[in-house]
Amino acid sequence: MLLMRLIRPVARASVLLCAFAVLLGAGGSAFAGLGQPTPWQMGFQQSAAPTMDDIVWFHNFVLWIIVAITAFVLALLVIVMVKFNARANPTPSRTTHNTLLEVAWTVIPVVILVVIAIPSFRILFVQLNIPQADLTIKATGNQWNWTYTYPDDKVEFPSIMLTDAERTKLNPPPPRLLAVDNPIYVPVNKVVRVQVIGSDVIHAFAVPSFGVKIDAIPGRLNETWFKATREGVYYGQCSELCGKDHAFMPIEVRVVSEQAYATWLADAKKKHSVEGAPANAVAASQ
Ligand SMILES: [Cu+2]
Repeated sequence: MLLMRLIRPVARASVLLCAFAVLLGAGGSAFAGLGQPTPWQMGFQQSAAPTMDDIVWFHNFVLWIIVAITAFVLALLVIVMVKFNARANPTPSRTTHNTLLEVAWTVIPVVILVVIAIPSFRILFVQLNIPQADLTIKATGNQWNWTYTYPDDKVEFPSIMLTDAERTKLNPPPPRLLAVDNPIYVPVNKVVRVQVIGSDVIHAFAVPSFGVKIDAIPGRLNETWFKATREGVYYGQCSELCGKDHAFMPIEVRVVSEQAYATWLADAKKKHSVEGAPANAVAASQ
């Protein structure tokens, strides 16, 4: 059986490559930091939200498929080069059609695509279908900082990156190019709806640990959501090239207990209160 003889080394190579991928994946997640990147990080930042758990799972799932396909194609190429070169195979076969093979190489890729599409669409739906929100935050991208509004609490404040001089005054110094003067605070295990808009050009609001990334477009209110399940400090960045200081408008989210959130909110209401409801605000209860 020529087919069986061809398939066996392919299967062996696939197993080896899969084992390599596992090592790579495991090493990557071991190095990944919570809420911020770490030196030599290979994989995603650690997940702190159910949506990101889904994304990490889907990424690993597709990685297996890619590794298997790549190993298979590589093995086929090597077999063809070794067994069927002009020296090894001076009188080539004149076969042009093999119905079984042709049906297989049409149907199998279709099946693989369907297997990828089903969980992919499910995750897309979870991301875009915003559940009943406990809290709404509006993030407005400006050149080059963010303005955050808590419409239900009539709180609004700008959030600007800390300079190196400002950072080094703090103990311990927060990460470079990520820490800001006024972070967003959210309570842990609550559904946070984020409304995102641009005030001048297109920006993008992205926090890797929450699996959130959505464009901030002038004149269009985009929405996304996250539910942070672990307390901590989470950093993100503007993820759309928006001008010369694109790299200097980070996002800092502090996930805290409900009491700590209430304390922060009371303080924020004193410092950053705005008269009346801010423009475009939509109450979380709606
Ligand atoms: Cu930007």
